[in-house]
Amino acid sequence: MRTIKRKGPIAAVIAAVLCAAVIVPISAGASTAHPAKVVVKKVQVADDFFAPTKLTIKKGNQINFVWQNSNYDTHNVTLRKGPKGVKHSKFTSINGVRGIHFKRTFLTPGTYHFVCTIHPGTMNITMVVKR
Ligand SMILES: [Cu+2]
Repeated sequence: MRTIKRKGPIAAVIAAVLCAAVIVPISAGASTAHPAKVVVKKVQVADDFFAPTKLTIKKGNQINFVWQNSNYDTHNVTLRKGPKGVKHSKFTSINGVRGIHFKRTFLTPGTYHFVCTIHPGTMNITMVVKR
């Protein structure tokens, strides 16, 4: 009987905890229900090419460089040339074969030239960031 008597208060406590746990995320989510929409464009990093190789985006857009699961070769994304003031290291990825997502936001308008330093002959991107 003792255990049955305890169920009431314990259930109430559990219900209260669950309600609090549920209410907090919902109210937190409501305030960010309509965040500024970020445009993300995908660039494939494959054996041995980028796709697309030419693209134009707007200032504030993101590029998500995605290494393909079918890859056997090692690749990187390296900024060779960019607008003045842009740090090349910020737009240069690690070396890898698969499973890498290299996402960057472009805030400086201008022309960017990317290359995979391992396959510079076939892996090039020219990207224009418009104001
Ligand atoms: Cu490569």
